Order: sequence, then structure tokens, then C-alpha cells
Amino acid sequence: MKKRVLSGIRATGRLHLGNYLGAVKGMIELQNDPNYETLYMVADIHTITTPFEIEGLRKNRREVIIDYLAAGLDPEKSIIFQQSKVGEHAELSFYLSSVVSVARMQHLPTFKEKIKQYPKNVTMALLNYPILMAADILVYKAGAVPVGIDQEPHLEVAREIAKKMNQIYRTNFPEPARFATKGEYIPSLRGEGKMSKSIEGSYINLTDSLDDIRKKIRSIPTATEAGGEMNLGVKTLFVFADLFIPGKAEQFRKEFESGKLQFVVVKDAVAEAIFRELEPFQARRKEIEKDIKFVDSVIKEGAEKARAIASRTVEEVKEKMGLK
Ligand code: AQP
Repeated sequence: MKKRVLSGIRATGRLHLGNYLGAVKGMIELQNDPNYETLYMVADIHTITTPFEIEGLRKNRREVIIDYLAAGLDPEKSIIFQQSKVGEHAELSFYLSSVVSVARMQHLPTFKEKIKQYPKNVTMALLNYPILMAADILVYKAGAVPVGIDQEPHLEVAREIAKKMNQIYRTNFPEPARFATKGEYIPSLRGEGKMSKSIEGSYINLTDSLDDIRKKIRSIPTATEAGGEMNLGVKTLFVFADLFIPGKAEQFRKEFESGKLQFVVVKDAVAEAIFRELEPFQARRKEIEKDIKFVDSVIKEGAEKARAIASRTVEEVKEKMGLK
């Protein structure tokens, strides 16, 4: 039996390097491994858990699908779909919420961070985010979830829910585990926190030009002189150096320690290497953008395939919970 895989990205904007390294790379790796059956969605329902604009949401969810296809997700190998087209996610999340306490949700670090970021948007939808994520995974009985390390607290909730449902209602949900990549945590270019779509100045878009990338990498707040303790900005720069110029990173580290490092040299080498990695993605994206019919057919067929699996799970859960 193939192991099922589920992952998704919110429709809050174009993908950035953090999404790509922390999630999409893992998604592609599992898609290309014959031991896995992969389902990848654009998480548009999750998007309404924080403030959003209606037209922006519509536009972004298509952009995420195009980004997926350009990055190498293949509808012949993966089910690529829009979360809101499979109503079973929202339905199952309500059933699952009956085994979760309010306190457990309120104490999650991710919830606390989001209410700090959006103090006027402390909604039930935000509180329910991890339960919906558990439903996304469990509705396909997925065992592997390629997501960044920031999502680990949510996976813990999904495992707790799976265990409880199995104990109370004799369902057979697997306990999902995160599939980690080398870039599981990409820091913000501002030197503090993670790279995030909703934090201006923190991210590099996958569609950025070499010039933009160079400017952004140069903006990382490194010290004026090398040597001594690495500050957060320098540490951030070295995260990128380790990922994108691994052959040169050690030498640059030694130069830093001896006080001889010129930061702009490392920054420009990193920027160049990031752009080289993104160039093929950008070329493919331009082609896919033009092929409206292809994108439409991926969205339509993906929903049908996903629904066929999800509806079976929901029927089973309803039966076991006495709702049928
Ligand atoms: N900085 C990051 N490093 C590694 N992985 C990351 N991910 C996000 N940021 C990083 C991973 O990308 C996937 C999709 O994330 P999301 O868009 O669904 O939600 P998010 O985590 O809230 O991403 P953003 O960019 O921070 O969006 P906003 O600003 O809209 O909230 C997940 O697998 C995540 O781990």
C-alpha cells in the first residue's frame, strides 16, 4: 500500500523562498517517489482565518496552483486541488472539533503569534485553524506531511485528534508525521523571525529578478565589520550560504572569524545562486500562465479525484459517530 501525503499552502500571495524550500521541495520529492500517493492543495479556506480581500483570495489561489505547476508538481503524478472545492474538509473539521478542548487551541504558540499580528481578528476561524488542518490531512488518511518546522505544533494536534478519534470511535486514522527538508526554517531577511508572505521586507518571491534578489539579500542587516559573535542578520546570511553556496560557505565562515569577510561578496554570491535556482521555475511559469485551459483542467480534475477519497472517509466517520 502506498503511503498518502498531503500538503498545502495558503492563498495569501505568491510563493516565497521559505514556502519553496520548507514545503514545495519536499512535496516534489515525495511526488517522485513511487512509494507515495500525493495530494497537494491550495489552502483557500485557511486563508480566511486572517484578514483577506475577496478578489485577492480568488487571484492568489490560482497563482499558487500556477506556482505549484511551475515548481514541478505534476497532475499526472499528484492530485493538485483547491481546498474549498472539497467540502468534506470543512465537514470533517467540525466532527473532529468535538474531541478537542478550547484551552488546547488557545495555548498553541501559532495562535498566540497570529493574535499578536492581527489583534482585531481573533476569530473562531483562527482558533479552529489547526482542526481544519487536521481534517485536511485525516480526510485522506495521510501519514506524511511535507511542511516547514513552523507547522510542527499543528501536526502534534493532528496526531492527538487521530489518536482520540481512534480510541473513542474506532476509526483508523494514521498519526501523521512531518516530512522535513533541509530548508525547514528559512529566516526573515529582516534578521528576526521567519520569512513570511505577510511580513513586508521578509521574503524573496520565486518570481523575483536577479536585481531584486540582490537588493533584498544586500538588505539583510549584517554587522559593519566581521568577527566576534554572529548577530541575527549574519546568522541569516549564513543560512542562505549553507543552502545555496555550500561549497563556499565554510571559507566565508573562516573569513568571518578572522575578521576579513566582506559581507557584500557573500551576499552577491548568495543572490546569484538563488536566482540560478529560480530561473528554470520562472521560465516554466511564464509558459503555464498563458495556458489558461490547462490550469482550469488541473483545478477541475484535481477536485474530482480528491473528493472521491474524502467522501469515503467522511461517510465512514459519520457511520462510526452515529451520524448515519
Ligand atoms: N520561512 C519558512 N521556512 C520554511 N518553511 C516555511 N513555510 C512558510 N514559511 C516558511 C512553509 O510553507 C508552507 C505554506 O505556508 P502557508 O502559506 O500555508 O502559511 P504560512 O506558514 O503562514 O506561510 P507564510 O508565508 O508565513 O504566510 P502568511 O504570511 O500568509 O501567514 C508551510 O508548509 C510552511 O511550513
